[in-house]
Amino acid sequence: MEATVDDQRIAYTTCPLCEATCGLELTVTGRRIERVRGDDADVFSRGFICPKGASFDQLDADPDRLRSPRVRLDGRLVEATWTEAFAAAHAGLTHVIEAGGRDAVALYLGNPTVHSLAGGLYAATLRKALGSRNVFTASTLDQMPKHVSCGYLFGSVFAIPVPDIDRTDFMLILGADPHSSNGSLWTAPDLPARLRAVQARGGRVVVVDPRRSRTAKAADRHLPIRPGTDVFLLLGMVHELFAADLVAPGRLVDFVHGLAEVRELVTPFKPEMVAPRCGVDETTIRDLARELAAAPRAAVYGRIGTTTVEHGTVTSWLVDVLNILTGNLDRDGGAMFPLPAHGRRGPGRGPGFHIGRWHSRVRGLPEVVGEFPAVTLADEIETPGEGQVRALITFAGNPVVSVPNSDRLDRAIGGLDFVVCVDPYVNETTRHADVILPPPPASQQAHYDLAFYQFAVRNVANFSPPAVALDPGMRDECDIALRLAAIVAGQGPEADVDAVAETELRVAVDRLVRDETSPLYGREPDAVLTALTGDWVGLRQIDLRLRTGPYGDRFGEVPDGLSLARLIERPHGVDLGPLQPRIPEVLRTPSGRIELCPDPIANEVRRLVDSAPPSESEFVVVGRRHLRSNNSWLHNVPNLVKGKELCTVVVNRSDATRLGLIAGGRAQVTSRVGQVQLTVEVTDDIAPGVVSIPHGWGHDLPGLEMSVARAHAGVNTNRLTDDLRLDPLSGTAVLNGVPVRLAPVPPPLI
Ligand SMILES: Nc1nc2c(c(=O)[nH]1)N[C@H]1C(S)=C(S)[C@@H](COP(=O)(O)OP(=O)(O)OC[C@H]3O[C@@H](n4cnc5c(=O)[nH]c(N)nc54)[C@H](O)[C@@H]3O)O[C@H]1N2
Ligand SMILES: Nc1nc2c(c(=O)[nH]1)N[C@H]1C(S)=C(S)[C@@H](COP(=O)(O)OP(=O)(O)OC[C@H]3O[C@@H](n4cnc5c(=O)[nH]c(N)nc54)[C@H](O)[C@@H]3O)O[C@H]1N2
Ligand code: SF4
Ligand SMILES: [Mo]
Repeated sequence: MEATVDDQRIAYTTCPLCEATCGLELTVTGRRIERVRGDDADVFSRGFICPKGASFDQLDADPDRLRSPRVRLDGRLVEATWTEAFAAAHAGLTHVIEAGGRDAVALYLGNPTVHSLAGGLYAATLRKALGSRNVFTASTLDQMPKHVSCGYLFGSVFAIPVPDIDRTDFMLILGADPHSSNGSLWTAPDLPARLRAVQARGGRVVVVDPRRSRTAKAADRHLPIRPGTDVFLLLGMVHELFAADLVAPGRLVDFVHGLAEVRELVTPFKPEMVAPRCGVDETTIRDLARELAAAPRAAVYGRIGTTTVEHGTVTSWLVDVLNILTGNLDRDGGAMFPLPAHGRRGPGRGPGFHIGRWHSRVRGLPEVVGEFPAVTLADEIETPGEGQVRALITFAGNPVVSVPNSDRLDRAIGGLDFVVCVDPYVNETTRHADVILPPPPASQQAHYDLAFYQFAVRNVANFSPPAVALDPGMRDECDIALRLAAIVAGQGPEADVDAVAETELRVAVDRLVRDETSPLYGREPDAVLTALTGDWVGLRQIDLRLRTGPYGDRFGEVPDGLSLARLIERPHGVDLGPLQPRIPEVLRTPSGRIELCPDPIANEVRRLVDSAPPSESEFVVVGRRHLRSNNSWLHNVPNLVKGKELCTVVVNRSDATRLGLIAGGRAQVTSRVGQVQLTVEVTDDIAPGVVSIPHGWGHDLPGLEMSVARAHAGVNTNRLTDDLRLDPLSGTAVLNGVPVRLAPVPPPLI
């Protein structure tokens, strides 16, 4: 039946595709998204939208998206009912747990886990119910160094300061390209416009990157650097601040422990010592430190190029050391701690942060924030013995594409006894599944951003109910996560999952009524539970957090305060104002101070004293992101893959000439672990000796059911990255600065 005009309505939601949390205005006819626009009235994004958000409708309606579960039968993935699929998951997982114990089942949580309500609310439930030490997430391919450095500095892995971009005068950006990524651990719709505004009000933007990225091109200054060596640049800058007597922590001076120790620690790292190691000359290093110190309000920010490198944690630490030493931490226009509506103000001290409460079986790598490095998943699968991983659950992850030495991991996962994937596609990883449990598309899910409001440059809150009712053939993703949790907890495939979620909510309320610092202290738990609103238990969980949060209504005590009901009345969100200083309340160190010179970090810095300058002979590979792409899973959207080929190797012009590589020709790239061939792009916008390949490609493996992606397959750069390279303190993979050799294909005739 044709939809009538009367069926047409407007719905608002938050885009879940990157960290910017832009508001989308959806025109919905019947069950179909007809049109997507930026929501002009969104309090945060004010109408901004990027090509990914604008393709929300195509992604939602992708014909290759699974609309029913799959179960492996006679080697083939065939359609199944939910009852059959959960029964199969139950049988397979129970068998492995009975034979090998809980550690025999590994869990891999991928990036979209932090973009959905299901992930935010119930991934932790699944993790806890499984009780396996073999937990892996995309964090050790990404931001774990920042969690670890902030854990040591501030006592909490979530106390991550973000640049107060709208009020700063000087932005130093290292290893990030927000013009392509729209920012990460830095939630701000339309970051390019916000960066332009810094310049328009007379401020400056400086970008450190081996590539002249889109952000670098728009900046006032671009400083090319040798990949993996920002640690030396930043050590040199800290040295210069002390040497030139420019250290001025301002208000924070009484809250900082270890200033003298840092001064001592950086003594060997004179600009002339670090310059040959990072490839930035010593005058530039000195000037940059002085410019940072002189700026009225400044912020230093580092991302992927500073975390997924050899010394990611030390580099991430140095970023905040610079913010602290120049008096820019926790003040407007500097690097500030957001206070989300669902967050809590804290007591200002706590137990502090430690790694290594247990170690991985094969490589003996320390646990970090309850997980092991993704680079050691293949070791745990392939190495026989007690505790060997024999089954894998993936939740919103595609480790076969995302993890270094991916050919090896692909083989390892292919050899497992049992694999369950919560995922909408049959892709590189899920083609190995015994059971696939597909979540509904984003339009059918409610959204409140539990993850990214923690990193937002304004305190904002926005809740959107599902734009379209759940397809009768689908299950809500919260339900899938909870049912899987019940299965691994031994409650069987038919457990009452609502009861499980209700119990979790009751536990949360009980904790609050007993906590002297909570606004619910001393209240009657049942009265609180009855007062919560939300038409299912997960939403009542959010209502609880909003109402007891810093802007909450405290169940009537604060008449204009926030609640879920209030957010539902405001489909464009609520603006809670600019960021406010949070020290000391945000700190969780035992001392109640910032621990500027933590021992584990200081020990790593001392090891750098004797490091030799890198040899000039090799090439190193770095990544890059494209505006129209998102990790491994948006290449099946026609709008996003049309046009120029994106998965190319970018080579400096002089290198290309020397090696006989021609633009549009093919190059063979070889590393310790693998070899790939791809199209060459020649440019002056990358430092000599550095080549760049984006990640997330290589969609030509057998068994994939992604027809558009297959036609734009590209190659997987993680066939080159090395699973033996990692940042020792965080276990994070080295994805940038991996040595490779380069040759034309076919080789020139001699
Ligand atoms: N060489 C190199 N490798 C990298 C990087 C790099 O820069 N260079 N970047 C790294 C980074 S930062 C990251 S975050 C990782 C990402 O690593 P992963 O998280 O492993 O990979 P993604 O490509 O994000 O895969 C997301 C998966 O979730 C599925 N999915 C999408 N939406 C949903 C949903 O709503 N629910 C569920 N259940 N599933 C969903 C998709 O189909 C896909 O299978 O890659 C890392 N790998
Ligand atoms: N369009 C789009 N947006 C995305 C994503 C996407 O895939 N596509 N992914 C999302 C995810 S999961 C994340 S984590 C964020 C990442 O957000 P960003 O960190 O901004 O991501 P990139 O664009 O990869 O920028 C990293 C930059 O570091 C540079 N670089 C590499 N090595 C070094 C080095 O050693 N030193 C320095 N100084 N620079 C180096 C690279 O050349 C590159 O320009 O983006 C998110 N947003
Ligand atoms: S910038 Fe990110 S959040 Fe905004 S529309 Fe694009 S993908 Fe969505
Ligand atoms: Mo990421």
